[in-house]
Amino acid sequence: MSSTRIVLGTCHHDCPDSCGWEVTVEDGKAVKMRGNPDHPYSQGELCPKVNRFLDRVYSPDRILTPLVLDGPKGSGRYRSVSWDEALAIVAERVHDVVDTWGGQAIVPWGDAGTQGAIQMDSLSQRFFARLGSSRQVDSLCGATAGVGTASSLGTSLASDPLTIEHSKFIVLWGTNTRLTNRHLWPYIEKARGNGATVVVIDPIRTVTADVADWFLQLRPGTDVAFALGVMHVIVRDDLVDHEHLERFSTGFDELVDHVSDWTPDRVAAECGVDAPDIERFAREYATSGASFIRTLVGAEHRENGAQFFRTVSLLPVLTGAWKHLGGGYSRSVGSYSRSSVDLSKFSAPHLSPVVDRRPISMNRLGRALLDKTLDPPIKCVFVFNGNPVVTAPEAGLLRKGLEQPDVFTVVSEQFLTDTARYADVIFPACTQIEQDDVVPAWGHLYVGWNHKAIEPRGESVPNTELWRRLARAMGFTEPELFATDEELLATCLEGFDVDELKKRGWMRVPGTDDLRPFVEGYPFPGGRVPLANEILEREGHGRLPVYVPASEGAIGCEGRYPLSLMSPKFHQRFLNASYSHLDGHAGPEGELFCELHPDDASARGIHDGDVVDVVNDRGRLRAVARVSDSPRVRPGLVMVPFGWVGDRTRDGLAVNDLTNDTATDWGGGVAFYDTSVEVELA
Ligand SMILES: Nc1nc2c(c(=O)[nH]1)N[C@H]1C(S)=C(S)[C@@H](COP(=O)(O)OP(=O)(O)OC[C@H]3O[C@@H](n4cnc5c(=O)[nH]c(N)nc54)[C@H](O)[C@@H]3O)O[C@H]1N2
Ligand SMILES: Nc1nc2c(c(=O)[nH]1)N[C@H]1C(S)=C(S)[C@@H](COP(=O)(O)OP(=O)(O)OC[C@H]3O[C@@H](n4cnc5c(=O)[nH]c(N)nc54)[C@H](O)[C@@H]3O)O[C@H]1N2
Ligand code: SF4
Ligand SMILES: [Mo]
Repeated sequence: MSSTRIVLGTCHHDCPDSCGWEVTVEDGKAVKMRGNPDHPYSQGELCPKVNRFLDRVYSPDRILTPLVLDGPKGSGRYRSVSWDEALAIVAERVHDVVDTWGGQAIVPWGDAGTQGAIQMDSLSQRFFARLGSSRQVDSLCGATAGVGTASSLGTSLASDPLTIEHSKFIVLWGTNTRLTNRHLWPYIEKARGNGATVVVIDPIRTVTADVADWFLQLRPGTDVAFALGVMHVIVRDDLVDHEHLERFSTGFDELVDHVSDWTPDRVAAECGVDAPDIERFAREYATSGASFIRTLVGAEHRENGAQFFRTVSLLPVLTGAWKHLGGGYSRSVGSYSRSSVDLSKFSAPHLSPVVDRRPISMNRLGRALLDKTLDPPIKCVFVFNGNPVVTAPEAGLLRKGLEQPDVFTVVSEQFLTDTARYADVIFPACTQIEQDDVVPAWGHLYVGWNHKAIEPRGESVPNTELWRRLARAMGFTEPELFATDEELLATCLEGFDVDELKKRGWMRVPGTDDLRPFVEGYPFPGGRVPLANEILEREGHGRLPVYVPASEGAIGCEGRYPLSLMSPKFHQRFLNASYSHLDGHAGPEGELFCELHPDDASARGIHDGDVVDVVNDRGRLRAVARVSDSPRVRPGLVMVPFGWVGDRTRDGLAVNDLTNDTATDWGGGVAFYDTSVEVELA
């Protein structure tokens, strides 16, 4: 007799939407997957990436057993071995490294391949602490935006993005909502139906800009100048909310002085927009009451990334927009979720044999691997939940670093990614429908439960099980290293009726019903936000917001490479580097392209469809030129979309072979988008 079950789950991807889903399972096989119609935010819809998730789960390319390298590094030649054999190889080599070089010669590199609380980074923290390995620091995503915001507002908490439906003036600033945050779009349309104006500010004419009421195409990286110009007009025309400022801020007079030279004409020249547009934007923004600034991470990937968030988040302080439902500013609401799903419960620093584990930047692992002065040098890397060869900047350095024969690399993966190809040993990882977890969202306030729907395929295991097995193989005995998934889930959840959460599949974070965070003041002494900020001044980031043009990437800088390269997310069917290797995803998205402005193309004799090389000191990437009469880029700017992997590009490289790994001003991010290049006919 056949059995059919419907199992509720939650999307694990690094995506603000954290959609609820339901999987239909027949005789142990998942046969259908669709959005959970009862999920209050995603309301039954998934997306063009995850609609085909079962193709991914059942792909013939899944890694289903442990693999050991059987050829030169990078060759992709592996032989399948038993778990015992693979664990023994890894344990022996890791013991060797620890005995010869010490634990700090080992580095973990984990990202947000799954954002589930326990599968992202729970037992891994304990395992690496126990090893006394180096400590992974910095971030490819979100930290600079979060820290930049918190450094001006005192917290990264902000408005509930869903209240955008009550807004009258919506600014989508450095975010491509229709592509990257698609389930928010209906809320924006609802506001628009009630008379809201939707403005997009982006150097690229995105699919979101295509349908906005107003598109401001700034020169890349000049937004701080734009915001200073907006402040200038707001102050000059006395459009500030005096009552809010008097009660809840200090330093207004200094700010008035500071913005006095940021006239619309000066800003227009810097940002490449018209002065009357700056005037109009400032006026409409300040007089619409419920004005809502929505941003995500686009503008953080720059040398002045944190300054952007520091500056823009002050605009609603000037106008008092925080007071209005549908007003304010929102980047991530992850900190609310984390008050109920407490990830800090997983750390166990007492397990570490060393007190101060050495920090290694995840943004610059390649540099660290090649650094001859590092003591001890890095001899072993563990990669999980990520694909840094495609997703971290200056990939050429990472490729070189991982190619070194004396660097032992272990990767946990579902597929033979560009990074896994450098592994000595690969462990097979489960997909989300093969494991239990709870997902704290950062784009809305519903925590999602994820029930395992099917048994793990082949010999794949959840990450938690991998760390348990590795700990055992290493001979470790501390009980914290062996906590079960159930125990881990129970450890991190607070304030929920867990049975109800499991039954429904989602639950709102307790205490978040009216999210107008600063109605009663800001988290500073006396509730007053310092517009002139002494801490930032001491740290060298300016007492008042400062516009610092990029050293690379700003158009025309450096001289050697005249074009600025941006590599944003662009494809509906890709999520970072996770889908372009699959036919059903890459096929319909075509091929890696480089879009140029027609003026830049004709100056180089390049026509639409020509094969070109995008070049700088770091690398050379082959792509197809895209040139049209309605260009998505300004003159001087080229776009190569992020997300294509080596299997699918003409030369096996990806756009991060070209990008800049300079750190952001603060916050530990990286300036991917400040990269300069030349484009040549191939
Ligand atoms: N389809 C799809 N959806 C995704 C992803 C995906 O790969 N594909 N990835 C997911 C992840 S990990 C994340 S973090 C989110 C990110 O979501 P977003 O932050 O919305 O996406 P990004 O493409 O990083 O950047 C958004 C926009 O910022 C613009 N931008 C870059 N620099 C500047 C600047 O200096 N000023 C201004 N004003 N704009 C600038 C870019 O041109 C881009 O259009 O998306 C998630 N959703
Ligand atoms: N040029 C450029 N570079 C960028 C960006 C950009 O816009 N432009 N965006 C940046 C951003 S915002 C981000 S978030 C990063 C993303 O960088 P990454 O996190 O490295 O990219 P993903 O494709 O999300 O990687 C997820 C990998 O984790 C694996 N995975 C998924 N679930 C599991 C699991 O349960 N266990 C294990 N072991 N593995 C799993 C998947 O198979 C996949 O290969 O890229 C950054 N890099
Ligand atoms: S990737 Fe994002 S939009 Fe797609 S199903 Fe997952 S959470 Fe939803
Ligand atoms: Mo991200």
